[in-house]
Amino acid sequence: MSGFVDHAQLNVRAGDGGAGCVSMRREAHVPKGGPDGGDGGTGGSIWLVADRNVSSLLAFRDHPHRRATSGTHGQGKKKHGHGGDDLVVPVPEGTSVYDQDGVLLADLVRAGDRWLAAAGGRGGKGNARFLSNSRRVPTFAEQGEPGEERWLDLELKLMADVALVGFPNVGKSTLISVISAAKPKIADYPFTTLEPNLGVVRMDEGDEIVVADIPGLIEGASEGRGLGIQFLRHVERARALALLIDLSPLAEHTPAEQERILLGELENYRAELLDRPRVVVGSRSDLADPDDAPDWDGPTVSAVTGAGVPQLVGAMAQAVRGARQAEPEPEPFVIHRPQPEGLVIERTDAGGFLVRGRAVERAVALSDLTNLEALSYVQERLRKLGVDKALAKAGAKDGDLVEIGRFAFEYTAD
Ligand SMILES: Nc1nc2c(ncn2[C@@H]2O[C@H](COP(=O)(O)OP(=O)(O)OP(=O)(O)O)[C@@H](O)[C@H]2O)c(=O)[nH]1
Ligand SMILES: [Mg+2]
Repeated sequence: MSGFVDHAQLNVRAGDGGAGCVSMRREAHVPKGGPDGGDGGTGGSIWLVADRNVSSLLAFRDHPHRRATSGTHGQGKKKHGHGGDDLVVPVPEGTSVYDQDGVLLADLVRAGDRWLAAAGGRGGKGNARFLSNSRRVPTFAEQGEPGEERWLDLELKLMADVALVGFPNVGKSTLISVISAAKPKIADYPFTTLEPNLGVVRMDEGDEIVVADIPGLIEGASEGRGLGIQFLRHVERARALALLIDLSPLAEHTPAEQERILLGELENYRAELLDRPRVVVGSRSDLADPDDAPDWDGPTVSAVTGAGVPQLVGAMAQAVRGARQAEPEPEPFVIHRPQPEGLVIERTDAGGFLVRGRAVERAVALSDLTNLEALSYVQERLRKLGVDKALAKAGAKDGDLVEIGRFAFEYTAD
């Protein structure tokens, strides 16, 4: 699996909403037609969707920007603008999405999981919408809302059914090359494998299990020794573990010591890894000295002679079946941090007030505040959203400066 990338930055920019239109109806025999400006179209949103056919984050490394198209503006005769097209960005299964502060936003675990990465801007309302008993000739319309834009950190943890865990040089890569079509580099020195390799093992019953050959672990890996934590991460999501214990005379530690050290590193990294179903097998069994064989009474395997390979694959498949059955049904998708709604009032350093909240910020952002009529509409709208009451409750006094988005005004109690 060359080109395996496990981190990438992604910039998403949703489409802007189209502006609402200011227009008055004109007809041959109707001297004073009413307002007929249509609404702007909604901007396209950006969705991240887990896709089985994508195996790495490579696509984002050189091209980190994704944009959705904007909505078009409204027109006269109440013609509404067209919506922008949503953009679907495929990511590998097992992609976690973080914001720039490291807060987890979504886990796209299984194929089909979707997450709204950037919402398209709402289209502005045309002046036809602002007609009321007191406002017969509205001369203003709303602007389109800008589309959301942000940088995301994507992290891919390999989704494997079985992770091959063992000291360097025990034959993990050789084994995966024998049981799957993976062709990793194999060599007679430690730390040959620098990036995880995934191999799909096809079972006779038509089932598939995905096996991950990860770089060798050594004592202290959970504290960062060797290739350390970088690769322990990839063990995290494997359903089952296969521990390979070197039976060759070259092994530095006895089989029992190897097992103890490997389990200790896994536990140190994440204790629940010890609860995963696991298979423990003696590896490179053909190299074991017949006269001075190491003390091992578990199953054995030789990837070179093929002895014990079918039994090992069978045991791995059984461990995976058990783990799959114990799994809860996956949620279709997970959103860890829903958009906050409502109204928040904060004190500013200058002694004034800052009002935050999606609805109030929107009311201000979309309006042309140089148009007096629009301004009085916005004030009415803010009152309806409860801004005046909330300010009074927060202790605002006449003359205090109140800010909402790019809008600032002096508070007056009435
Ligand atoms: N005789 C024999 N040699 C083996 C067997 N499995 C692997 N080897 C040899 O052992 C050496 C190391 O094999 P690898 O498959 O690269 O070992 P690894 O566990 O992937 O090593 P790292 O990637 O460094 O962690 C190579 O020279 C292989 O040819 C086996 O079953 N029998
Ligand atoms: Mg290897």
